[in-house]
Amino acid sequence: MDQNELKKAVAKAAADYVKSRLDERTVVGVGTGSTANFFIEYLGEFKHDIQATVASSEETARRLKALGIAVIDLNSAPEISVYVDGADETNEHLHLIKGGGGALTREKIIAAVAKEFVCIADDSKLVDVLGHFPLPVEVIPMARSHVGREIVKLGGDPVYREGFVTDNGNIIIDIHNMSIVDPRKLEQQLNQITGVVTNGLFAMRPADKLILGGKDGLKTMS
Ligand code: ABF
Repeated sequence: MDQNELKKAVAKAAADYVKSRLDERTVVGVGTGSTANFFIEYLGEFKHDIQATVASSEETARRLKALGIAVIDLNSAPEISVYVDGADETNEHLHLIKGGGGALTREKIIAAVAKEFVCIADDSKLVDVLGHFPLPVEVIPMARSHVGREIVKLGGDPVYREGFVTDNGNIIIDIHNMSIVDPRKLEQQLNQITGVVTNGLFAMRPADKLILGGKDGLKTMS
């Protein structure tokens, strides 16, 4: 299987999992990115059985609506039963780097609310130590230089994502060349920097379940 087929396989497994746990109150949180896009396609097959979805980006909302899947505002959702999304990197503790697509803040909000967070990825995303993939940080535009200097103090190389504006009207700084040996600590340190909206480490609230696709088939970790 090539990488796309692996993404499709884990998306199908997640859709089957969601389907097996449906009840009349099920609101599904839906992620962003190419793996999540496959999940959206499968969700369309049983759209009449779910109450609604909450989207982690404008792009995801657009895709869901195009398939006739109900999308509601998070503030109107009584709860999110399950949130399904991809990741850029994961370690064996299900700590993640997310936000390569720039949707990290909405993704983190949905993860915070969701009763269960199911991450789906091909096994190229599994690493021993996070940080090979640049860690995205969403920043209020006027704080860009300040946040950059603080990131240097923490040992990272901040790179401004040129020409990119988040769905929330902010900018992204990607942190390069940082070996993240203590993801929970770094997540909190970054959150302490004034001007940071969110960072792409999902360690304080990791995934609950990880469905990984590899050449030997699917593996579920929790
Ligand atoms: C989202 O999609 C992001 O958090 C992450 O950046 C990205 C993963 O993309 P893909 O599924 O295309 O590899 O989940």
